Amino acid sequence: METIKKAAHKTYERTPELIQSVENIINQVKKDGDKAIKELSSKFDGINLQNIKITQQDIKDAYKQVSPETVKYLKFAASQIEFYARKQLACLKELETPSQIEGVTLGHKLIPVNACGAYVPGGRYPLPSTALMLSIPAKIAGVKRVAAVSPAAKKYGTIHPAVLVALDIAGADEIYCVGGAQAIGALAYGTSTIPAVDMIVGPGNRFVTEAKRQVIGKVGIDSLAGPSEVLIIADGTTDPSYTAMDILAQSEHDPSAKAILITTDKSFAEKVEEKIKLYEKELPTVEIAHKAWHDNGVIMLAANEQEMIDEANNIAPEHLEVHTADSLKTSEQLKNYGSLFIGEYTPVAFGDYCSGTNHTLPTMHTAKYSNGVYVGTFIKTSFYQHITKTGCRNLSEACMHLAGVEGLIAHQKSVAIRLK
Ligand code: HSO
Ligand code: ZN
Repeated sequence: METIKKAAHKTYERTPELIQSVENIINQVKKDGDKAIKELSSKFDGINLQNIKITQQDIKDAYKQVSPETVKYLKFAASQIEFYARKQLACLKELETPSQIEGVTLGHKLIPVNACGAYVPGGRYPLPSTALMLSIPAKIAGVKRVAAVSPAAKKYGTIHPAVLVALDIAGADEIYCVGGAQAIGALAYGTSTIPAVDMIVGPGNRFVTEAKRQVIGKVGIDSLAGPSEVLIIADGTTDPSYTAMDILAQSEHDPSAKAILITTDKSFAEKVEEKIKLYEKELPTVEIAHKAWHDNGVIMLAANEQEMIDEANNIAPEHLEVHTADSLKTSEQLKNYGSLFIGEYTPVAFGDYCSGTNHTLPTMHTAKYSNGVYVGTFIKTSFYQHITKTGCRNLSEACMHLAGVEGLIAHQKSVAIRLK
């Protein structure tokens, strides 16, 4: 396939320096707990943290600092996310069945994780939408303790008020003002203020992601997030200005954000490029958007629709937009994506905020084997069996033989002893 616009092709690097400094931070938190959190917040964020734990009063104050419209629309988004999460929950089913062997009952239970940490990034933009996307499915899943963490916003000296309001609306049980690798260390190992959790979800910068990687095993995680991505496949029958703006929407997230356009129509690609140049000038986020598109943006020319589809399946993007004459039909063949946006009136922004699907999604080709955060992320499918005396006799021969093959004689005898 011809590449009209090439990217610098930087990959998300995990350097030895990054690994080491995150290890140091986590060790410091393990050793000094809250004291380490305060020291690290002052060192990295220049924030003099008085209280790590957010109080009811802090939340009340936050409501006063956001507009009534913000509250209204956060509630709207929350209700959409909750609706989808409840429908998805209804698709998850417990199992109990007699087996093929008499006297043997098999099943699985759906058991929510007890305590979950939700990392809401601060950094470049406040992300109240991410606060909703992480906390709501966890609560709907039945997680008892949703402990949200988020770094202080410089301007407020604490978590951004819109994020606090969103966490309150989402039903987060505990909120802590801490970000970066130290937040992940605290959630994984616990401090006197922050009790340890069983699982940590949420996107973050390189430090956060590396910290999540280092605490795997002590806790579960959702995934290791890379820079956000969108792939748009277009056959030239849709409006190029929509495509251009969606590329800019993706690009404004981060200088390392990636947007890819694959089209069968060269003149469409040219129009999209023209529109990007035109629209980006009017964006307050132009600097980031321009850099991201310049450095990481790609345009490819496909010979036909099938080639677009095959390449999309190969790339397995986080977000996949389908801009073709029959986008529903095109979509039938798409297999690898974090979230699919079908048709030209379905921009990623809807999924980012308020249609109801989750925006915490697999990146960097991991959509080939994984999915985004959803209610099921927080629910374990735990197996069980009940075997009667008859069942025991019926399974004994096979079990004892196989145990013998493996030389695991106590296994064999644990059955034999029951046959006496
Ligand atoms: N597109 C981002 C999520 C987001 N967009 C939050 C706006 N706010 C990653 O899926
Ligand atoms: Zn977005």
